[in-house]
Amino acid sequence: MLDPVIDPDRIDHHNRPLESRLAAGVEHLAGELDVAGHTSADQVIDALTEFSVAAPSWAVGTGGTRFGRFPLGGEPRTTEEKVDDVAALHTLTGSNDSISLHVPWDDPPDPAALRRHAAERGIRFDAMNSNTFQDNPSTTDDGRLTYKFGSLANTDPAVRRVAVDHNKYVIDLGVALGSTALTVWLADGINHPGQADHRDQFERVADGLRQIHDHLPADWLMYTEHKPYEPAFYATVNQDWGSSLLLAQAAGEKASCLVDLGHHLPNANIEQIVSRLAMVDRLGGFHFNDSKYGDDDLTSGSIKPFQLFLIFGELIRAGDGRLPSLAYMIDQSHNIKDPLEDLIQSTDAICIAYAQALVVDRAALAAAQIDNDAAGAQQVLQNAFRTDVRPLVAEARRRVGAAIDPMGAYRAVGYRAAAIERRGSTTVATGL
Ligand SMILES: [Mn+2]
Repeated sequence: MLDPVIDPDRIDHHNRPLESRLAAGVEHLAGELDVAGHTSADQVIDALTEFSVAAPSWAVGTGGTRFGRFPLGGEPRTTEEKVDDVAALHTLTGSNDSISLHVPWDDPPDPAALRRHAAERGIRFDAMNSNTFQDNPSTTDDGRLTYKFGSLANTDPAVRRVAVDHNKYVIDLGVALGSTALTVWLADGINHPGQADHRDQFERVADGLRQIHDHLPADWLMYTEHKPYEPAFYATVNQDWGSSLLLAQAAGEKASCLVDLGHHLPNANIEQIVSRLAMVDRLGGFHFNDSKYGDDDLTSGSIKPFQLFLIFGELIRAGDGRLPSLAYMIDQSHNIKDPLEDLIQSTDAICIAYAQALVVDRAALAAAQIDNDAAGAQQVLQNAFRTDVRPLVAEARRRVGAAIDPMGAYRAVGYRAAAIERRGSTTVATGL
């Protein structure tokens, strides 16, 4: 066993009572779903065993707000230790086999060594994230360069150049790590009406994204990620899916849009946005989280599980019955929970929503839609949403050698206590 990764032999699939309860649950659902033309229990389990959602490197440390941060202890001190935590998570869930880095929060001095470290633990590198929303080594050369007034949208060509160069650097680092995608989220915007010209800002960002796009290797993809506000509180350049689509189209054919569930104004119909972007073949990826008010970064599925189910429904519609091969990642801030417990709960919620969407009787739904049978269509959706698919999700984990009950197993193996022992009880913040 590679310390400190969790030993699969120590987790719960040798727990006989848990195993027999699971077998009974799977058998019951297999009977329920044994309807001609309907997705079977085995098909759902197979789909789940193939599904993976990346964990971001910044989510394995305790998050915080501008009011403060309360470190949990045992948090990763290096990118290698972040990989170790994601490997532990994957051992328990069987559904998190990749990590997404954020540069320069992660800036490994020896990428080849980090790649080996991750490969030994069965972890791949998901999309790379470039950070031009705070001053960092890319801007501090002479003290004159700063992202205070934007990066790609900045009026100063020298600042725009370092922002483009930083993105190229992140792509090159990603190539060394075996990643194949770049996600660009920009803080660029306007805090005060009149401060900058909306159109000029947009055109400068489009030009910068084109230059970054031109640096992508042939097999790479690029994602533009929108967000309506924060840190710009009057206008953000890439503020909604329409702006994101225009920017992706301007950047080039390898660019598409990434939907972060928390990056919408309250009550936005995210499942409809998913449908629109998929329709024009510019849906690239997802950042899963949940929210009550804004970019709250709460546990996936904890506030609006029905919305998550409907989103998976649109994805399966877009993939003609299968989940399209997009970049799926959890993007959350774990302020008061143990980050690994929050990631376990999020992964579980995402898998449940996916399984519920798979058991929608799509033929019956299509027939109800053609007949304008609104009540019948709702019945079809609710039948799926109210199906307790948890045994199928647990069975998928069991079949890949992960835990039947990942949260129980995580607590039973004492991972956090061991991490505090190894790494110390206070650790640095995830960011710079
Ligand atoms: Mn995000």
